Amino acid sequence: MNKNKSNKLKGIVVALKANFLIVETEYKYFKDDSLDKFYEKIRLLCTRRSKLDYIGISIDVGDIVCIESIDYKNKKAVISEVEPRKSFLKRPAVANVTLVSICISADEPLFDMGQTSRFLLTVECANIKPLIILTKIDLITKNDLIFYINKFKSWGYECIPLSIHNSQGIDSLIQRFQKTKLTVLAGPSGVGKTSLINHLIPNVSLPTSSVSKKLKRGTHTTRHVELFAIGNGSLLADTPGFNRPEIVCEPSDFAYLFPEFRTQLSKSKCKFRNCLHRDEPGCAINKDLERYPFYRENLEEMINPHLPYQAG
Ligand SMILES: Nc1nc2c(ncn2[C@@H]2O[C@H](COP(=O)(O)OP(=O)(O)OP(=O)(O)O)[C@@H](O)[C@H]2O)c(=O)[nH]1
Ligand SMILES: [Mg+2]
Ligand SMILES: [Zn+2]
Repeated sequence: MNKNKSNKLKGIVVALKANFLIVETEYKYFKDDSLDKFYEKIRLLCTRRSKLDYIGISIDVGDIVCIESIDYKNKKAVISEVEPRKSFLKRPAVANVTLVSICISADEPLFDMGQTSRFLLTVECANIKPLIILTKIDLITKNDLIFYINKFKSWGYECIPLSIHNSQGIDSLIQRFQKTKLTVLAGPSGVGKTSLINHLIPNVSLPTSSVSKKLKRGTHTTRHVELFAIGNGSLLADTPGFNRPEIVCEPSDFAYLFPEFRTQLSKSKCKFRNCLHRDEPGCAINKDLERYPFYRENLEEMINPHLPYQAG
C-alpha cells in the first residue's frame, strides 16, 4: 500500500485520446490524504506540462510517466516527467514493449508470406523477439496447421496456434502474456487482434468487423492503441492493423534480421567481409531457403529503389 502524501505518482500511458493521455496509476492501492479514501488502481485523464513540449519529449502508449496535480474526484492529472524508454516499436508506436505477438490468420485474410515477413522484420529491427500467433485455425485442416507450424519453425520462429471459436491455444497464450510486462498484438487488419482481447479480458467489448468478402481484407476497425490489464500486473496492447509495414535498414544489416540466415552466418562465415549474400563467391547463405527470394528482392530494392528487380 502506498500513501500518496506528495500528490505525485508514477503511472503508465494506456491510451492517447485527442490531446489527452490516459494514465493508469502504478500502485494497486493508494491513499489520497485529501479525501481520506483508498482507491484501486485508477485511470486518469491527463494533459502534459508544457515544458515537455518545449524540450521536444514525445509521449506514447507504454511510456512510464510521473503525474502531479491529481484530482481524484474528476480523475484528472498532469504529466510532469517521462522515464527513459527501454524499447520502442515505431509502427504501431508503443514504448517499453517486452514482447510483440504478430497475429497472422490461417485464412480470411489469406496468409501472405511477404506481408508476414515484413511484420516480423519490423520487430527484429526494434531488437525485440517476435512471437507468431496463428489465428482462426478453426478454418483450416490439421495438415494445413502442421504445414504452417513447420514453415514458421524453418524461419526460426515459435508459433502459438489459436482459435477463439473453439478456445484452442487460449490457455498457453494467457500464461505467456502473464509472464511478460507489456505484450503488443500487431498484424494485418482483420486477423482477429481485437476479437482476442474481447475473448481474454472480462468486461471488455471492443468493436470488431468481419473481413471484406470482396477484397478479402480487414476493414481497419481498430483506430487507436490501447493497453489492457491481463492479470499478474501484465498489460496487453490492441493496435490498428495495417497491411504493408516498411522495412528501414541498411542493406548490410538486412540478412541479420532473418533468424534462419543468422543461424547460418553463426555456423560458417562468408568469404568476403562485406558480402551482401547475392552472387558473391564463398557466400555462407543457402540460396534454397524459403525466404531467400524475398530477401533478395527487397535487398535489390534497398540498393536500387528505382529499378524493379527481376529474379534471374
Ligand atoms: N473463424 C474465426 N474467425 C475469427 C476468429 N477470431 C476473429 N475472427 C473474426 O475475424 C474478424 C476480424 O476480427 P477483428 O478482431 O476485428 O480483427 P482485427 O485484427 O482487430 O482487425 P483491425 O482492427 O482492422 O486491425 C471478425 O469477424 C471476427 O469474428 C477465430 O478464431 N476464428
Ligand atoms: Mg482491431
Ligand atoms: Zn554471404
